[in-house]
Amino acid sequence: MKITKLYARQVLDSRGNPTVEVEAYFNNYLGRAIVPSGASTGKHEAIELRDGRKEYLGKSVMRAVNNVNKIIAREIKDVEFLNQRAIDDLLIKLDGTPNKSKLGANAILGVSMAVCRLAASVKHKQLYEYIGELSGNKNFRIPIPFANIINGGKHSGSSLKMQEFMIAPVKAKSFKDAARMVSETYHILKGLIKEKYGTLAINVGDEGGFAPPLKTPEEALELITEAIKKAGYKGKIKISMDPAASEFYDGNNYVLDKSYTREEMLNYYSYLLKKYDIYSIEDPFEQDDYEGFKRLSELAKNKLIIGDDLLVTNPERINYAIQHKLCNGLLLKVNQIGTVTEAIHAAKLAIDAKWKVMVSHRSGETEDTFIADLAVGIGCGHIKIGAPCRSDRVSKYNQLLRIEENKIKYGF
Ligand code: 2PG
Ligand code: MG
Repeated sequence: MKITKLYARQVLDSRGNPTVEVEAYFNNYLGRAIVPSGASTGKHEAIELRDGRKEYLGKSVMRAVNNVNKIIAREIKDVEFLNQRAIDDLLIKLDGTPNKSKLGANAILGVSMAVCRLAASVKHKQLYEYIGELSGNKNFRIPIPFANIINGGKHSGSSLKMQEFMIAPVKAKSFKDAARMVSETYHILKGLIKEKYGTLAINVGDEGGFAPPLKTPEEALELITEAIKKAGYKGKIKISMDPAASEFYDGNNYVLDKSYTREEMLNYYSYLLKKYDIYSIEDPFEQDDYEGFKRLSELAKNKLIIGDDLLVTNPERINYAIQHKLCNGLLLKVNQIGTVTEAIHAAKLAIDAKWKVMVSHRSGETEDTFIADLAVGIGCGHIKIGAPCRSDRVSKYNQLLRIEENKIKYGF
């Protein structure tokens, strides 16, 4: 079966920036997908093509759109679209660069996801079922949501340097329960912030979490601990952090309230891990600080240490990290690598190494819920989807609520 029409257009993401939407048709069947975009991007990620012209302050994506409509659309018509690998191999070959900089990872990923959806629909399967088939997984799971309820770093205008403070309802009985627990805790936190910092402090950041004028990570962790307790979920909801340390690394030191060496950061994290009920830390050190990751992984053996900028969903970097024991968790972002097939391959490498995998949104999202199905399809048990606030985040919660009605188990 061959695609009868492939078409891309420029639409907007949750920050009001342009992004690529792709439609793949087989007769009357349609698969549509929109590409997300990061703010704290890792330097080893696949390249998102932007035009750099006057329109949209340099951010328009018409080059990527035209690459789909003029180059990919012509070539894809010869390839069996029920073979996702063949489609993705074609995209990789047409691009021909190691970081997808010629056609743009945004052009390539839009096509890869749209074709994946089209194939699922032609086969009369749910997207997560088809992704399960592609990844050889039959053990579908509704993932535990990691909800970013205090936003800092590049996702907010506050002085909080660390980027994300999340809650994870690890002891919920179902996703329905999980969504309620997250929502209740979020609203209780809103009340606490209002009391302590005033009404202006309840404005939200890029991922729907609050962005109060906090200075230190402890202030954020205290507020969240109190909110969990007040909501009645002590021990049932755990805390998770993404410092996104590449963003406060100055080339020598980590600059928070003062400058920290790697050694001092290690001590600081050990102290936080002892004091608060923390389940995981993502990117505790900058993307090339292998030593920092390795030492923290040794020190905090029972914690989940996740690589995001460190790994960029790239099989080569994941293999290196497995070999050198740099961490024990992969943050899986489809647009860091650029195709569905490569993302599934990255997940498999991590799962085979007995790591945990957390599928993740980007700070610039859309109404597209592809990642919800991806997490269920590969059965990884973890998903990072922001606060239960703003439709770009809530759409993922709602898709998981729908999928759960098909009697799929919740949890790790
Ligand atoms: C991260 C992501 C998502 P961004 O660092 O994990 O929360 O942020 O999409 O800005 O890279
Ligand atoms: Mg991150």
